[in-house]
Amino acid sequence: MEQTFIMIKPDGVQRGLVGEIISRFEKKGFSLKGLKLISVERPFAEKHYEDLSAKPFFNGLVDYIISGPVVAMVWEGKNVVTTGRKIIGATNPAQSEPGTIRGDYAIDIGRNVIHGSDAVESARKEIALWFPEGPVAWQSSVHKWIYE
Ligand code: DAT
Ligand code: MG
Repeated sequence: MEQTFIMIKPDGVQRGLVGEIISRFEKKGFSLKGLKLISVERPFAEKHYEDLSAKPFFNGLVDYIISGPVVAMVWEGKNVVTTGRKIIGATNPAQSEPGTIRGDYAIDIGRNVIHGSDAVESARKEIALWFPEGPVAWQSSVHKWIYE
């Protein structure tokens, strides 16, 4: 089954949005396969965002990600990468629809509360980076009430 990497950024942790965000993914029916509260250092954050290293906002983005602990998660389910991005909303909260996490809880692009992998391949890379020990293998007992 497909997996994605979801991270609640330092602003989301500081603002007490962890429970609310986890709840949205849980209620949808996705399964939590990895979870940790972790502070990362600059080289690690630079690796996570390496595809954006040429962007003018890169240093500010890295400063933000290392400014406090983040909640790193692996979520699993059918189409979880694409659906996870929809639950999160557009990158710039000014364009995120109400009902999405960024649409409901964020205003500025540089404080947009949450990260989600943008493709199955980037999800695989990000899960390997953040969870070198691998996700937890378990299956929810309500699986048959969510999938036909
Ligand atoms: P997303 O997080 O929606 O996948 P992204 O991968 O393009 O977006 O960029 C990563 C983060 O970088 C994004 O969540 C916020 C920040 N960012 C992106 N574009 C930006 C911009 N034009 N100005 C400032 N920060 C930006
Ligand atoms: Mg991205």
